[in-house]
Amino acid sequence: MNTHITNTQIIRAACPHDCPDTCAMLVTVQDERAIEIKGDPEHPNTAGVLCTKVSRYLERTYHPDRLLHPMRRIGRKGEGRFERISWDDALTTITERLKPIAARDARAILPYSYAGTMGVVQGESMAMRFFNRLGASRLDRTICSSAGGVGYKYTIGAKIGTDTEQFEHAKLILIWGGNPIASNLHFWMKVQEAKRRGAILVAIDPYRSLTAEKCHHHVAVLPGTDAALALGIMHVLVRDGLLDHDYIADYTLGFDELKERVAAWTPERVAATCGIAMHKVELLARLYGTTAARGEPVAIRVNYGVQRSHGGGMAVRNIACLPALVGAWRHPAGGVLLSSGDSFPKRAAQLERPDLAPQDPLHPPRTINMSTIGDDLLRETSPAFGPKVEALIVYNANPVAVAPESAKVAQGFARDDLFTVVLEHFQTDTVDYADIVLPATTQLEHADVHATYGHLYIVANNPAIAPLGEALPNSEIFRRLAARMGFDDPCFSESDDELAAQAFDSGDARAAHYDWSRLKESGWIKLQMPAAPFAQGGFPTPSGKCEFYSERMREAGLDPLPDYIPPYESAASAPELASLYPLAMISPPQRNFLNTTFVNVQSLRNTEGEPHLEIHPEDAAGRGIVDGDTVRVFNQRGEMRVRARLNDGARKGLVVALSIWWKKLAPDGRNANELTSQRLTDMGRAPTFYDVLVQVEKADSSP
Ligand SMILES: Nc1nc2c(c(=O)[nH]1)N[C@H]1C(S)=C(S)[C@@H](COP(=O)(O)OP(=O)(O)OC[C@H]3O[C@@H](n4cnc5c(=O)[nH]c(N)nc54)[C@H](O)[C@@H]3O)O[C@H]1N2
Ligand SMILES: Nc1nc2c(c(=O)[nH]1)N[C@H]1C(S)=C(S)[C@@H](COP(=O)(O)OP(=O)(O)OC[C@H]3O[C@@H](n4cnc5c(=O)[nH]c(N)nc54)[C@H](O)[C@@H]3O)O[C@H]1N2
Ligand SMILES: [Mo]
Repeated sequence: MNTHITNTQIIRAACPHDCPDTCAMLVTVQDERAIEIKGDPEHPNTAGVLCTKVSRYLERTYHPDRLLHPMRRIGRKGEGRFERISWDDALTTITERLKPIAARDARAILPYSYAGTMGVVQGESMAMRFFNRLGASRLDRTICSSAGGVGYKYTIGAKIGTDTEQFEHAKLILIWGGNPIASNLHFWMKVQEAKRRGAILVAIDPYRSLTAEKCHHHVAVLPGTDAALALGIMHVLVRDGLLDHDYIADYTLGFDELKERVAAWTPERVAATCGIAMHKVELLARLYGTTAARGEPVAIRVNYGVQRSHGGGMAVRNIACLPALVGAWRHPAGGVLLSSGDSFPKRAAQLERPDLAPQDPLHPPRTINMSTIGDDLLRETSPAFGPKVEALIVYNANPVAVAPESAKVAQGFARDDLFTVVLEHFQTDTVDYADIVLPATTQLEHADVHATYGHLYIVANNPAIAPLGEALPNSEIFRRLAARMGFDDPCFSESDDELAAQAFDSGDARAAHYDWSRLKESGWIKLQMPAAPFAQGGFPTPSGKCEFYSERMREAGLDPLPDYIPPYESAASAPELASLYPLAMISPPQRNFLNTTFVNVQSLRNTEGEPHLEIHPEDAAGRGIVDGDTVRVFNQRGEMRVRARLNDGARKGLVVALSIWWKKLAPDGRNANELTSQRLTDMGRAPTFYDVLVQVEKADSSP
């Protein structure tokens, strides 16, 4: 600290973004202005490092385009023309529109939110109290992680896995469907440490990502075929006797049935299904089995890439079976990590108060899936669907840019009879369709407390500066809306501090030390968890074992054993479609954006340049495309025009459109979600962003 400047303060904060790393941050404030932001050097996961994006958080916070006042739409929907109004006017307009809808059937009102901030307070606490009390439709929050989450839980029981901090001790690390250099940087730092200590790294990814480039081996499977690769690994482990028989006998269920199932998944069949050489299947399985057999820790980091196809749930379920077969869970540094989310004893019911919902037999609760918002905004009232959506309140999300099959989403948002309110920092693609826009505070301007899905720390966020302009925290906006609606339950008067204080269950041994007033001072606290969570079984499944056979899956109408569910759209599974649209397209995150957050930060957009499509030189040559050409990417759902980049990072037959661009900041006003579909995964009702066929042609002119 700079001691000769007396009015300088260091504030403990948390990175709010939808990322597994949830960094502990230190914000320097001078004369009421934040002047520096850095990673907390003492936090074991953050280790003093922030990613490039969040290093620019001050540029984002003080951005000249910040929304600073409530606004009312004056142009057409989508046009983005607004005029300033007062808070009083905004709240009156909103409640006057909501009251008559609620009097008829409150289910015609829909909240739409995701993880723009992952904070407990500014996420689903006061907001959900409001929507529960109102009796609004419920939102099925599936857009990111529910396919893998459900698949993992069938096998393991809960989203609990290997502690990130242990990975540096692993001797073999499989990075399966993830690109941690871009999307989980602090985990990658642990992997680098493991590598220095002699670990072998394998990336399983159709695309030679920044991460795959730096691993010892890269297995470039066809998108959506990971479940088959996992079956092939299991086949070889059984065939070659690379198994931990004691662990299997004591802590797993259904090994005999599994053995029978995987017998059919020979390396030959797997190689053909995954589009890889047979020796790669053997290599991967032998590496995994023999390293474990030597008593060395083998760890898998399974991420989101594998979940975004039809069989995404099954893929994660199959991968989650592997550690138990070789006894990898015996080591703190062995096992698998999908998400650490269920390690946190979060008091969701206390925060969200589902008990406030009116019990009306005429209007039973109705749930709408956020991943099919395109179709659902266009539905009329019907017995099956329930009431047409008449009002939409969006916060912490940018659906017009991120939801699949964008043309339909935009059509729904453009409905003249839909009343839309958006709480935002910036005038995003979604804001352009709002009737009323409400300015929200950023992480530097409000208090919050954070769990995470990548490590085991609870992290506190103290406000560093006063709200800019007339911005208010989400929590305060919903408090005021509740008051205007006449909701007088005392829970609507609770402060942000009171919300944060009840966020975690200190009666649970894992969070026994949780005390908000102390955490605010200290910044972060680690959960009390055993170093090797399943060393002696204790899986939170119905049987208490790792379930190779899942009775719950059978009851849900799924195959109770590991299986392979092909993509909806691939050359093998949909040959007719593939004759029109022969290339598979994936649209994973661009390193310097966070979903669509930061796309409007100029310094980061300068780094990423313009929207582009990576295409293999052979696929390009057949189409007369050269590097730098503008190409038209299209399928039955839509199209976009982007710049072609020729390289062999994308395997032949695959194109890669790094995402997620703001539509209005792309030269043609479109992004990759014009091409994605609203079909859902086998489990968890999640989107299939990476299960898409397209055709590419040279465009006549620039976009
Ligand atoms: N910089 C940055 N960080 C982020 C985000 C961001 O937008 N930018 N987003 C955050 C969010 S919300 C999430 S959910 C995570 C996502 O981050 P990750 O878990 O890393 O997942 P994805 O980025 O979806 O995909 C990662 C890799 O999976 C590959 N992949 C695509 N399809 C398949 C497949 O079928 N099989 C296999 N094996 N691999 C496949 C892609 O090529 C990509 O390299 O990152 C978070 N962190
Ligand atoms: N094609 C394609 N589409 C995808 C994906 C992909 O890989 N490819 N990834 C999918 C995934 S994994 C995810 S998680 C979703 C992400 O989709 P979203 O959750 O919609 O994420 P963002 O696009 O980052 O939008 C979050 C918005 O919240 C706002 N925000 C942040 N903090 C606050 C706050 O405190 N208050 C308010 N009111 N607003 C705030 C930000 O300004 C930002 O505009 O996108 C999905 N869509
Ligand atoms: Mo996500």
